Amino acid sequence: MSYETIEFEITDGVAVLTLNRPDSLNSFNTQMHGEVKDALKAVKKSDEVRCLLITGNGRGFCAGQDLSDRNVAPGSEAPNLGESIEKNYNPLIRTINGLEMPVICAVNGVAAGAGANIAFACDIVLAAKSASFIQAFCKIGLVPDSGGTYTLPRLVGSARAMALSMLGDKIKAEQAEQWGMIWKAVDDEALKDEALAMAKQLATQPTKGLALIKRAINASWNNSFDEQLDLERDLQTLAGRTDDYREGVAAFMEKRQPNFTGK
Ligand code: T3D
Repeated sequence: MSYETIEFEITDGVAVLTLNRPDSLNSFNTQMHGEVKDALKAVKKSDEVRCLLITGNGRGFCAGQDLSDRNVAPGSEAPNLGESIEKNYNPLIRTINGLEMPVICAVNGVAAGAGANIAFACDIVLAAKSASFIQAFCKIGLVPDSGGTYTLPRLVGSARAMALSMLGDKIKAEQAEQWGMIWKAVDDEALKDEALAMAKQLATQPTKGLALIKRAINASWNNSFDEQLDLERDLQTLAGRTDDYREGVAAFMEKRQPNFTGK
């Protein structure tokens, strides 16, 4: 499939998915949802990809839903937003969450509405210092979606999540880092190189082990302490059976660098 609204390439074990509708700050229309879905399917199926990097072209990362596709003029039939969420946004967030590899988000500019929450669904978020995050939904009478009402209170606490969601304030990248919303704010010029270097490094690491870490930390939000201890036991059992665990221990004992295959 050739793409118009995204760019997608796989190099050195890293899949880079770049949202590419810069004139509308990479907001999602139906075509972009379809293309992103297709690219993520390729990532999931690939034996080669061991890390996914998501970013955007232009001065925005993503402004959420393309509002020019929503006809809410008086007298016209209301769009069924639940259907749109069910068909597009929820599967996207579930796919990112369930991908058995690290997913990095390099937020190159403003991330608003679903755009912000797509970033927060990723495993490691880097943002350009000029980037910002806005729960823009309240400004148009909507509720944060794409996992925002789940992720945000867990990242920043209920007080901040509630105020951010009700006020729709713009949070700059450095503030987002201080609040623990993201991993790191970096200089604008350094963002893409730093994100790519991180992705390439992660793509050489024990992919199955990293996927199990992701599973454990995500599951912890819903588990009791005892359930989490049991889960750690079960996941460690799986990790202990991977080739990369053998290689990691062998390399340590032989005082050499490990050569992880992701298996
Ligand atoms: O509908 C469903 O399926 C349900 C799911 C909903 C998920 C959602 O994401 S709902 C929330 C939708 N997003 C928003 O409400 C954000 C709307 N955008 C903004 O508030 C502002 O654009 C920003 C705060 C993000 C950035 O502001 P600023 O001043 O830096 O840029 P701008 O001038 O507003 O935008 C630049 C251009 O992008 C502009 O087009 P123009 O005038 O140059 O031709 C603007 O219209 C366009 N743009 C920005 N966001 C969207 C958009 N066009 C369509 N849809 C957008 N979401």
